[in-house]
Amino acid sequence: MAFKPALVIVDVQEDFCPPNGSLAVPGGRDIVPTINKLLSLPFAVKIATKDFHPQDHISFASNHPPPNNVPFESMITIKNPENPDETEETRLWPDHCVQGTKGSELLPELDISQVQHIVEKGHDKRVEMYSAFADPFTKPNISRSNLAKLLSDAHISDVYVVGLAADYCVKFTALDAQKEGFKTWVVGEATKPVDDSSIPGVYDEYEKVGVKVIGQDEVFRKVNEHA
Ligand code: VGL
Ligand code: ZN
Repeated sequence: MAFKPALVIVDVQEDFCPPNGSLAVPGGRDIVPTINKLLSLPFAVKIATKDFHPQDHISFASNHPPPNNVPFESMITIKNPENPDETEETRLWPDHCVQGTKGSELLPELDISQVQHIVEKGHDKRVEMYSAFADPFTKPNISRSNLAKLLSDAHISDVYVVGLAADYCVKFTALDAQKEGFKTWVVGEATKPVDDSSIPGVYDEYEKVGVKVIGQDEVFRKVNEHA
């Protein structure tokens, strides 16, 4: 199969960044210059995703009763709305990326003039959806974006993932990209985690399924070479 690379920029939104984000990832803004350099490369398609929740979303601690409603700490069990036997343990967060708010906007310094598609996710208040492809339920799946179709319609072979957060939405988007059959690369310098200590575990999961972590210089070389 011919090398046809796509760039997927995950959730580079105000709420995930200092100084004002409600769920600010340390150094979240600092990856934008690197992402803008990647955006100048001849990827076959460049896509930005947005976490895009209703105010009553299940992942917001504010929508749950005390005492198990501490943002960043409390864990809850979510049942598949169509199958109570399938469950997911998931973390609660501060309200973030609420549709129509400033916090849900992409960072203005991101060069979105280079982006062809924006994929929004997390609309369904009943489920958490870190992956930009789909929610984690499988029996049945509840919510799916158009990302897989955008990539397959463009005959993409390789997906390069960057953005926020390295240990949540970047991780699950990369794992799903590989599962969907794309050779998947995470550009390490173009992501930041909520929690630094989670990264070795994330990289172990990548290793197990064949997702590769790559440096930006190698991406510049590969994508330019094949243009
Ligand atoms: C994310 C926590 C909650 C992310 C989204 O984009 O990584 N993290 N919602
Ligand atoms: Zn979210």
